[in-house]
Amino acid sequence: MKKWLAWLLCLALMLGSTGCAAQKAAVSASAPSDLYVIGYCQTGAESDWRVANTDSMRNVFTEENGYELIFVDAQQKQENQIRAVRNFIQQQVDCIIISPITESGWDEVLQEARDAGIPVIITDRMVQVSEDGLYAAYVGSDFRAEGDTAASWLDAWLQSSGRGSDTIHIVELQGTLDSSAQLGRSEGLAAGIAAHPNWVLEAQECADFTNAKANEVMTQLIARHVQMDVLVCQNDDMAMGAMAAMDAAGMVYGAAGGPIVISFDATHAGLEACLAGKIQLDVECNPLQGPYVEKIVQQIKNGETPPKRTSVEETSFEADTLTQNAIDARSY
Ligand code: GZL
Repeated sequence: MKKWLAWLLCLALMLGSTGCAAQKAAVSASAPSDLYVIGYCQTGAESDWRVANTDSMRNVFTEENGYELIFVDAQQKQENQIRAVRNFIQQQVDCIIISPITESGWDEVLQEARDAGIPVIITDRMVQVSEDGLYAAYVGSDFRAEGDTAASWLDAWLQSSGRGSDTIHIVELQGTLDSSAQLGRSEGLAAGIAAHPNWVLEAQECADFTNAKANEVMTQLIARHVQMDVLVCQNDDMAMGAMAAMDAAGMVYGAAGGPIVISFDATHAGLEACLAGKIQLDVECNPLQGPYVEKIVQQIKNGETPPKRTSVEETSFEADTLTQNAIDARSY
């Protein structure tokens, strides 16, 4: 929080002011009156995808575009997110944007925001709440569709490899549990496994979307000699960490033979690994949500009702068809 804003807020509180009116006066007197104040709470900086997502939001909510952005990095803790939202309410921001770390636990603080008359936009991951009137709009991905894309591709790839009837041993490295990305991608894989009796889920471990945790988990799985024909990593950072563990163990994987890797996000690092034949399929998850969210903020500012859900456009990339030009043409 800016020092002058904190000072003004403390002054208002010290004067024993009660009720929102005094606080609202304090904040609006402090921020330049023509700027629209956004309180934005991000999950953290756990992955390349997250950095690109944050950049996309910072690039649109600028002073030149008429905004004052109050940004909070929650360090992967929901309690930090809830505390940040309460601070935004106390500061009487004009709009709150949240990328929720997990889906549950949001009803109470979203009710507080609604009571304070502050619209809330949910971005990236979704919230599970008692009524969807607790938030104004959602912008993000269809994570179940991403999981289905991976399962459908695996079925076609096995069929084309003459392995459609083989027993296929699958290992899944999951992202943060109860996050929409983890839930949807796992649901898609689970549906694929349910439809293929010859697909066997040998291990399902959480590595929190981070390279380091995936390296640690994969090292343990290798030490346990877990059978693996397919490694499904729910983001590129975990895929990179897992592949480093397989490299350290002298394992052959990908186009060279052995297990294949399926990943999600399609970050630059992930696609370079795909081009090298280390990752066979990388399912895109589009982090460039800033422009979509800013359009919704404009609608809210103009008194219009924004669409409840806006899905971002996404595709997927295969090692067999990916080119360096396609990678170089991307912005993240
Ligand atoms: C997906 C996003 C996930 C990414 C990870 O929208 O929530 O969180 O797949 C990121 O890279 O950490």
